[in-house]
Amino acid sequence: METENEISNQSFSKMINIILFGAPGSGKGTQSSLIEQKYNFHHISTGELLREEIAKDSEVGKFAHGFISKGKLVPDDLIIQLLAKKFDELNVVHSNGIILDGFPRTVGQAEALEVLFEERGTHTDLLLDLRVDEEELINRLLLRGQTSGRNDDNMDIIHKRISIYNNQTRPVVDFYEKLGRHVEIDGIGSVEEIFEKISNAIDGVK
Ligand code: B4P
Repeated sequence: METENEISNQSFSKMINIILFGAPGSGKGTQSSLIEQKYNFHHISTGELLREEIAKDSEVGKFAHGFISKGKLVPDDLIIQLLAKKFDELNVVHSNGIILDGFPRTVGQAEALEVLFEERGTHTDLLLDLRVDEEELINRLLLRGQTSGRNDDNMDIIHKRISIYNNQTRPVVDFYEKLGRHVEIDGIGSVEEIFEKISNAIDGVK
């Protein structure tokens, strides 16, 4: 049987790139951390990248804060530039793969992502679509809001974020479905149960 250490040090013959997709509060951040540990992929969360810029009070952070605090998506150009910079910093071409958490959130971002990947001789292998009903999303985010210190985890903004997800982000699924790279995952259940389903899907593309 593999020990935990052996699992985290495994390397693959090719780079594997996974998009962890889902509504706000669907568990993208939670599951991405587990995937990162098990498969030794780089975990890139665009939400985290933006919150780091806000914490630094950089020009990008000040600009992004105006959108995030209202529950809006930041403009595509800005987020694509941040991601390209991160790819280069991490030298991703020499890694096992990437787990993208919270990106792409528009079809324009999906198209730009595939160009970034193509320039690096790779592509998205799988979009894992975490499905959670709206009532559960709201409960989770309100609960998170009690400790997260995030000013976008309140009822008004949560409704706004879910509506933007349904209108602007959900079409990304069609983009990857047409490429035959979309897998739906039931996101209700324990964190461990959901992670097992995700692991099975990733093991299927190795
Ligand atoms: P994100 O940081 O991506 O945040 P999120 O979608 O709200 O949360 P996530 O799905 O990761 O939930 P988590 O695991 O924490 O985005 C924040 C903002 O940044 C966006 O609204 C947008 O403004 C901006 N942004 C980010 N990327 C962008 C992009 N590409 N383009 C434009 N703008 C962008 O889980 C939530 C809670 O549920 C946690 O408290 C967790 O403990 C709990 N939970 C998880 N799994 C559970 C389970 N199985 N059962 C019960 N509870 C569970």
